[in-house]
Amino acid sequence: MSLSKRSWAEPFKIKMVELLKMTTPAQRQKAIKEAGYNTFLLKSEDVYIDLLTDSGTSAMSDQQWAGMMLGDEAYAGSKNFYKLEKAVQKYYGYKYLIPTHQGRGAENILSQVMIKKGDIVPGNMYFTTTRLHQELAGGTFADVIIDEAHDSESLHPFKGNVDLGKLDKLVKKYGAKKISYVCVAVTVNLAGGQPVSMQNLKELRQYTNKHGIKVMLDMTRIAENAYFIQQREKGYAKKSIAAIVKEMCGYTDGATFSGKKDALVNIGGFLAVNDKDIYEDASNMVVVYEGLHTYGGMAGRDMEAMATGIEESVQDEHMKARVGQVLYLGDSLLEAGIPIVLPVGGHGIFLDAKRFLPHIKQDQFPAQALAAELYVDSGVRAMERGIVSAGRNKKTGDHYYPKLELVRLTIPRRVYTQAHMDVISESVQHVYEHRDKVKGLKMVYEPKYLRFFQARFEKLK
Ligand code: PM9
Repeated sequence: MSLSKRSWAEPFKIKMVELLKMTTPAQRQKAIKEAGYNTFLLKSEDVYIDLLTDSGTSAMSDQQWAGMMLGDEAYAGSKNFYKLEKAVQKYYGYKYLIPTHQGRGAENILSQVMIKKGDIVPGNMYFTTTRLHQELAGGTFADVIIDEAHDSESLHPFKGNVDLGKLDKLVKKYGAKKISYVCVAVTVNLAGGQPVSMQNLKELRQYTNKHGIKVMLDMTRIAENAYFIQQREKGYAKKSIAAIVKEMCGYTDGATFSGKKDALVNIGGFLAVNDKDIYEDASNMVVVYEGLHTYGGMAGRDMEAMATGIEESVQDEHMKARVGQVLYLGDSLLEAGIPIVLPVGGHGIFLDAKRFLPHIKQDQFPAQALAAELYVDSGVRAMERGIVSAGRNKKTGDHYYPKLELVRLTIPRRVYTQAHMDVISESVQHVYEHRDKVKGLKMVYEPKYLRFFQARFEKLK
């Protein structure tokens, strides 16, 4: 057999297992009804395969667990902080580090430091917590992602790219001084885990340099983005993930990071910047919201695990297996004719609920209904990423009606086997075969902020 056709397997073996409770369809019917048809409100023990999120759900390595015993829990100047700072400088190249309890802690600090009331914050598609912090700081998010990102069937290899024409229009309309910074997510979560190309980052850097605008990355899934650059972009096939990650960061002025994804830890995040003045403002702000600037809401042991996780996340073999597992599930669903977002992204499969359930109108929450149905079928827990996640326009009070109405099957890192992927695929296929029977939902409780987390629904008759 030729080498290219040979099977691959994960570059690790399993040392400990977590036993799961098996449930019946009747038990799951009851559980999802009690949870108001919101998978966030299910009890974890009632879930068989948990694809709610890849956030904080990774399996840590033995090295990371060993590091947990090296926690220096001093209030100030913990040695684990300095180790984390070194890892951030080595792998990402940023000068200054401000740890935070998780990604949104960093988003809050960055938004408060850099956004003035009335500012515009362009970004390559919104992310829920990121946009909310921008709005709470008085800014208005403006979407500058390329149009292809909003089309679930477009095969563009870098659907996360920033449309420089759209950005230029904003700069001409409002003036560069009104732009706080350009927020670039790598990969773009709500577009389906779609990457940004290196070429696009380079061009963005040239454009923003000309206009004196800063570029801040949301580098939550940067290693996955780097993998796609390695696989798809000319000139990068022979470069390591580590080298690509460092080059990407080099075109930006700083970043927010949720360590709960790429960095393979259960909690933690940071803000990293190159500008000393921004660092000083941010390290002053962090003591108000998170903790001293040398721990920022993280225990010493968690900083130690994150430093090791950052190093593990940029290993080529790790990333090949991580994205390879997502692609394996994607291929299986595609073969069965299931409508999913293409190309398959880095952290999960996104079912296209508009094409899956064309008989349910968007304001009857098709993606929310589909996630609930999948749970009842097999105990697989997914997440809505459509109209519920999009929330309401703060000026008009109407729902935002996003073009993408998706259910995300998010794959935790190093947690499930290929056999779990087969079970997931068969369950999605079963729901698809019986899709005509799926009914829409009515929202009966709507919280003010980030409603997708806690909203409750009832089934329409
Ligand atoms: N993402 C996710 O499941 C967890 C919260 S929303 C259910 O995808 C990006 C691109 C994210 C992200 C979290 C955050 C916030 C920022 N940017 O959750 O606060 O995907 O650590 O990070 C989630 P934290």
